[in-house]
Amino acid sequence: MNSDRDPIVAIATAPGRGGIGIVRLSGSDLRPIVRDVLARPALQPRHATFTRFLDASGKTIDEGIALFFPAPHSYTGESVLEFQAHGGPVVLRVLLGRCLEAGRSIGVRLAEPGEFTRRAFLNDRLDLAQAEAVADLIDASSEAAARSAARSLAGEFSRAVHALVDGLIDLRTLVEATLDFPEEEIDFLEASDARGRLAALRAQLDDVFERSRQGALLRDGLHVVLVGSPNVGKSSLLNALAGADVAIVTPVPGTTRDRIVQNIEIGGVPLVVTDTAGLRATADEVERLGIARTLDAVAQADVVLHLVDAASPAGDEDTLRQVEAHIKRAVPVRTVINKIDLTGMPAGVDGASIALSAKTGAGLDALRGELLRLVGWTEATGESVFLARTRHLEALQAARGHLAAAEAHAARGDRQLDLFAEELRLAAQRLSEITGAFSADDLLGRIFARFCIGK
Ligand SMILES: Nc1nc2c(ncn2[C@@H]2O[C@H](COP(=O)(O)OP(=O)(O)OP(=O)(O)O)[C@@H](O)[C@H]2O)c(=O)[nH]1
Ligand SMILES: [Mg+2]
Repeated sequence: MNSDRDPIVAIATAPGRGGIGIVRLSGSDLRPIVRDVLARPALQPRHATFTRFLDASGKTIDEGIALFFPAPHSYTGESVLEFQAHGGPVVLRVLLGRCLEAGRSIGVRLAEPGEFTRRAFLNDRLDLAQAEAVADLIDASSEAAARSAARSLAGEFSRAVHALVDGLIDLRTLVEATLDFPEEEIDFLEASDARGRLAALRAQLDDVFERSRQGALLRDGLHVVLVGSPNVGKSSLLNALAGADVAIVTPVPGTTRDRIVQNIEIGGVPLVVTDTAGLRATADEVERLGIARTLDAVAQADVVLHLVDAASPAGDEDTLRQVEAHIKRAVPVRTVINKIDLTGMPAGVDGASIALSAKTGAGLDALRGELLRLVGWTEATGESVFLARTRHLEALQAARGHLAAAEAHAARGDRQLDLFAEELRLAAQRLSEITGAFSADDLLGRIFARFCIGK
């Protein structure tokens, strides 16, 4: 069983060839490594030292820069060494092997995925939400996501959560002080404006939740599903949005049999667009399976675009009903009137429908704007969202439930101050899980296991 105290080593740069590659070590005492691996072992803290890296017989493996960050002022909070060598896979592997060999006396082992960041968390250099932001920043698939992750890493999300927890604790302290004097309970809620304070905290929590929900879009992408009768131009629209020939387009109805999924980006927001088999009654077994998949995709969608042909709208009511029967949550459905180049209809948004031509591109920008608008995304939102994970949303949602329950107790005036206080406590506890103050070991294991090695 690996211990959180073992000195660890890993190649910290991405696999492959590059100008520079870094081998990183963390541990309480790394002196044997410095002494045996470096030709110039006198390292000044946080200064770049140009040196040769030596093998066991004193021969040069490579030359480069050594950096030493003494505990506790390092990424992990332990002593950290970074060796910057040339970024070749073989050089780095040899240097890594050499560190393991020179560190045998102090028990150096290979780091597990995310172990450097796990130590940063265990040594209070980062809280859990910040540690997750490190992984999110590395994995960010759009600029907006990267900026949001950087803000969470800087502690913006954690501060918003802490402010809520502090507010809840203050209010609870007040309530619990009154619990010792039961005869005063009746007036207590009035006298302390407990309900007003609770309402303010609920508004604050709603704001954090909304900003996190927006941020979740940046992480996971907005799932847009294109549905409609055969031949209305679903695959053509996918290709137009993607700017590439992703799906086969033919005048033959029933061309698309399978789901085709494509990642695109609109204004920094990642979208996952799914093209599906056209909906119609058919005896063809393959097409029937395709249609079943269409309806599955609808069930997972954040937005459904129902395409109709501007020139021949017949039969669209039936497909729409079939689609709506498979929508499980409150998901916006918009009608897209395609092929307006054939009818001369003006392009753009009109109420719940969007008129466009996948062929000429007219109306595509209006569709893009409408998709962002549907999920409440604006550029201003981009600057304030928290790149939240499902785990965070669940905790925020649970906390909202507890505060709603607290409000219900207060509203009944049932003198159940102990229940009121208990809901405040539960809400604060759920919120604290976000930053890791109350996190079980297995949760930590799951979170850090998804990191890359060396991080
Ligand atoms: N004039 C015009 N033709 C279009 C437009 N969009 C698609 N088409 C044509 O309509 C036909 C069907 O297009 P597809 O994109 O394959 O339609 P689909 O909805 O994917 O059809 P299935 O996969 O069979 O369900 C093709 O011949 C396209 O070139 C458009 O905006 N204007
Ligand atoms: Mg198609």
